[in-house]
Formats: sequence, C-alpha cells, structure tokens
Amino acid sequence: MAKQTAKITFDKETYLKWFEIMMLVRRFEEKCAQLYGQQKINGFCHLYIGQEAIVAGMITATTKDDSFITAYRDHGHALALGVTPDAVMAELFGKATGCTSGKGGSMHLFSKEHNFMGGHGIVGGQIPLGAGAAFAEKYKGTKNLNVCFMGDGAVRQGALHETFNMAMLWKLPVIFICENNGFSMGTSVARTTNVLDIYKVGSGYEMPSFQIDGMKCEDVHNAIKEAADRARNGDGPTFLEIKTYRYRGHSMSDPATYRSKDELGHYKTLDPLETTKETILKNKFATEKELEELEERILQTVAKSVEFAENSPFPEAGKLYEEVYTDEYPFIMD
Ligand SMILES: Cc1ncc(C[n+]2csc(CCOP(=O)(O)OP(=O)(O)O)c2C)c(N)n1
Repeated sequence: MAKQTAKITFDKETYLKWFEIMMLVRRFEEKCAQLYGQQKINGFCHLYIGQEAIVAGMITATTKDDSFITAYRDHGHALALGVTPDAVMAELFGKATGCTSGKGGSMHLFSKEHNFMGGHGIVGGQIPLGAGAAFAEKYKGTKNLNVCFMGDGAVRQGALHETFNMAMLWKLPVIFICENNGFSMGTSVARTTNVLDIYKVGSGYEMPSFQIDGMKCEDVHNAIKEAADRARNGDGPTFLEIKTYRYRGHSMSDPATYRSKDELGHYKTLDPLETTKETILKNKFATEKELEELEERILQTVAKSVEFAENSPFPEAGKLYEEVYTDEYPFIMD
C-alpha cells in the first residue's frame, strides 16, 4: 500500500550529510553537462539531477558492508557511496585513473572497495545480479544486504518478475528500489502500463511493497531503514517505488520536449536541496554562510576532479583484455 512514513526527528549531522551528498552530486553533474557540451566527455551520459534525495537517504539507512547496484544513471550512487569525484570524472573522460580503469565510461562506474557493483546498461539486467549478491550474503550467513536500483522502465522487464519470484521464495536480503522519475526515455509511465502505482507490482509475489516520496530524504531514509531491518532479520525482500523526477533529459542528447515546463517547474518547487537547506537553516544546524562555504569547497573539489581527469593518461591498448573475466567467483568464495 501507499506509505507515508512516520515523522521522526533527524539530527544535525544527518541533515548536513544529506545536504553535502546532494550538493556534491548536483554540482558534479552540472559540470558534466558543461564538459559534455565541450566534447571532453563522450558517449552516453545520463544525469541524475533532481533525484539526489534518494541516494542521500540510502546512505544514512544502510552500512558500508551492504552492496549496491544500479542501472546506467549511476553517477549519484557512486559519489554518494564515496567513490572519489576524481575517479568518477576520470572514468567519464575514459582515463586509466577512472574507477573502471577508463573502460566503462558513464554507464559503467564500479568500485569493489565501496561494494558498488555498477553501473549497468541493459535495462533491468542488474535486477537478477542484485538478487545474486543478496543470495551470496545469505549463503555466507552475513547480516548484509543488497540495494538494487532500477528505473520505472525496468519494471516491465521479464527479469524483474523472475527475480521477484525467487527472491521471495528464498527470502533474500535485498531491497529493490524503483526510482520512478515518470519516464522511460521519452515515454511516460502512463503510456507503458495499466498499473500506474508501480509498487503494486510487488503484491503478486506478496513482497512488502511501498510508495515513497523521493523528494524527501527523511521519507527515503525511513523506508530503506525499515526494509533493511526486515532483510537483516531474515524476513526477505522489500520493493520500494520511490517517486522522483529528473530535471534534465533522459541523456545528454534528449531535449525533453515530451513534457511541459509547468510539470518540470512543479517538481523544482519540491527540490530536495532547497527543502533540506530550509530545514537546516530553520533549526540552526548551520548558518547560510557555512552552507555557502560548503558549496565553495564542493565546487573546488569538482574543479580539481576535472584537472585530475584532464591530466590522466588514457588506458594502454594492451590493457584491453584485462579485467574482463575473473577466474575466481568473487561473491561466494572467501
Ligand atoms: C534491454 C534494453 N532495452 C532497451 C534499452 C534502451 N534503453 C536505454 S535506457 C531506456 C529507458 C529506461 O528507463 P527507466 O528504466 O525508467 O530508467 P531511467 O532512464 O528513467 O532512469 C531504454 C529503453 C536498453 N538499454 N536495454
């Protein structure tokens, strides 16, 4: 059923952390858009701007030992998990110092150190992989879980239905999160399905399923925390439909003419960076000046990441066949 999570009070550190994560992702990606225009970044590039409250809430509701997987709109997830702006920017430039050694680009960010399992270009392809990572945790008897993100378009993929069935049967410790930004490329949700409340798809598998406001870090945190507790207690998966909006086009080549300015304007009035800033100021968690200084530090970090990427070498041709296959199965062998 649709869920309005109970209000709980969050402390100063949590609000400042949310604000910092969201500000980093926003300013980093604004720079990406500029660099794409200058052809410094090439290939596919999908911006996350507008959806930042989801990764901010995810970070405070999970632990570093959990694993994370998503589709190609992955810059926000990587940065929130702590992959450095240098390593992400270098990857976008296709440089050897990138987090995927310059071989993945925007859609295939990856970091074993941060338990970030990508960055996947096949719509829905990451859903069984996320369940597999959760299976490995259960097999090894840990209390860790996998957070598996997808877009609304991925919910129509057969892989989701097969995965939901097995994940419920085996009560896997996984949180499936649909970031419903209203569109699959240029196609609205209403043009692809009769089930507009996507969370209801989980009920066919009796999976606990909820609809969450993705413009509020508080609601996202509460919903993921509750789902994480369920997973760690051995009660299996949860499906969260987190309603959000992307301010930019599907990718850099999409002018987004299929939606109205009013619709975009409405979501901008709910902007999570602005509302979080208001809460911080209202509760005197920081002053306006301190937030400006934080933003300035972030702008410098982003500028430094561009310099780092520009000054890094491209991968050597001989490295092409390295890091493609592994001969040890990474998740179930110790
Ligand atoms: C199996 C497959 N079919 C089609 C595509 C082409 N494609 C790339 S992105 C996309 C839209 C997916 O939208 P959604 O899952 O809602 O994610 P969002 O882009 O909104 O984050 C499609 C159809 C693909 N990459 N993979």
